[in-house]
Amino acid sequence: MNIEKSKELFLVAEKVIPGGVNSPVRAFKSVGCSPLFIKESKGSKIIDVDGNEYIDYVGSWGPMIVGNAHPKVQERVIKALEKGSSFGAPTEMEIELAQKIIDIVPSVEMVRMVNSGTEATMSAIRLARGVTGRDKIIKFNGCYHGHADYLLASAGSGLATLSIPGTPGVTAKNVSDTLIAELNNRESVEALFNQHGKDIAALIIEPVVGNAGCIPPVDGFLEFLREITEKNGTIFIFDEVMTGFRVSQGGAQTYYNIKPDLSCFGKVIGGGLPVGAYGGKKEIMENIAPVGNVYQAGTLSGNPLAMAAGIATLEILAEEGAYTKLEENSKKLCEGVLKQFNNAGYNFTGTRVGSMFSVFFTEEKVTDFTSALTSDTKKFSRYFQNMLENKVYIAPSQFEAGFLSLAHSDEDIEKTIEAVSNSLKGI
Ligand code: KE4
Repeated sequence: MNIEKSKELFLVAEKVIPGGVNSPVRAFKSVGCSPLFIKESKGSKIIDVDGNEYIDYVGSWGPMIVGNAHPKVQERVIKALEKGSSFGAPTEMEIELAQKIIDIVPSVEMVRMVNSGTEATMSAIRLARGVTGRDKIIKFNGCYHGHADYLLASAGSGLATLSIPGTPGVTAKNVSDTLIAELNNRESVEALFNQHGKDIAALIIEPVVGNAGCIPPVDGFLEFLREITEKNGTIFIFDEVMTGFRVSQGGAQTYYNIKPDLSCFGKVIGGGLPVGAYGGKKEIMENIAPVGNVYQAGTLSGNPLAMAAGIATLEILAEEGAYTKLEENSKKLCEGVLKQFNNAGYNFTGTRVGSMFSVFFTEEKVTDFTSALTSDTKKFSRYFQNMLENKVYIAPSQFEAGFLSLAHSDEDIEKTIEAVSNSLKGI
């Protein structure tokens, strides 16, 4: 396949942008090939600068759930743009999007817009610390909540451990209040509460992990977290930046019928424009400035173009049958794909919740980050490259999730299943 223009652009980009990309995973480093530069996208397709068209299962890492460049989203953004791109003042559309989120997500009584998932989780944790007066937080090994210093903590080994900085530039002090638990492992959470009890301000989790590959919660685990946080006066935060409006209309909290105290959103609610949000109980949210004294701010928060894209996206998702179609097509795709793996002699672990999914290149059951890490990433890289050759664009990492949109057709699904069969040959 000819990707010469992408290669040329990458060489130029590397001179002016660190690693040639504005977000590391886009560099295709972990799959050992030169990244594609994208010219345009439409519906279920994405087209690179060399004119190669692919069936797209990255969907900009989740936002494009209604399909790329959806005409209704485009139209709303263009109409908003005609009135100006930013005012730095309140607008009616911010009320409209906030109300939509409140109407759809049962636990959310009030919501604040920000500009990314990182800002959403960072703000929610600051709010939890401000409200409780406590310092420590619990996150889970393998979960990614954006790049706030104290969340870039990678676990040490073992069950409950004080974390070590996950990247240079994050000091031991930055992460000294970040405690690491293991996914789907009650003992690791109990050990932290036994050790740090009433000093834990918040516990944050991706209710369906998407950043270690797709790892669903085992039965009862989210209920267990709800109980233990309630008992200890710890704020329970669902990071639904990826799962929100994705795994069901009301997100993972509706799918699993759990009410967290705070929820973080992003991706889908921006419809491809920069939006994040955090929300929850009114009694907690009213501690945020200017009504409360926990400070958080943002020049472009609630930006009218981003609000327009988010409102249009949620309106399309609210149409009759949207989530039924996502569920049926995701089920058909994943069953068809796994069948190809089995036919090729690979008893790998396939996971799916709603329209987010993964195949782990391991025969171990994947329930946490440690088991996910048993995946054969070299085999995955060869598979990834073969899929590109077969014109299917999947996430360039074993430790990311795939996403299906309303725009994916039966033909796309059939072609993808065939591409998987071809791509497994000789890996
Ligand atoms: P952003 O700051 O990238 O908008 O959101 C951070 C974030 C927070 N929480 C969850 C559950 C997330 O998945 C993310 C961001 N997801 C990654 C994809 N794994 C974004 C892609 C990237 O980093 O380029």
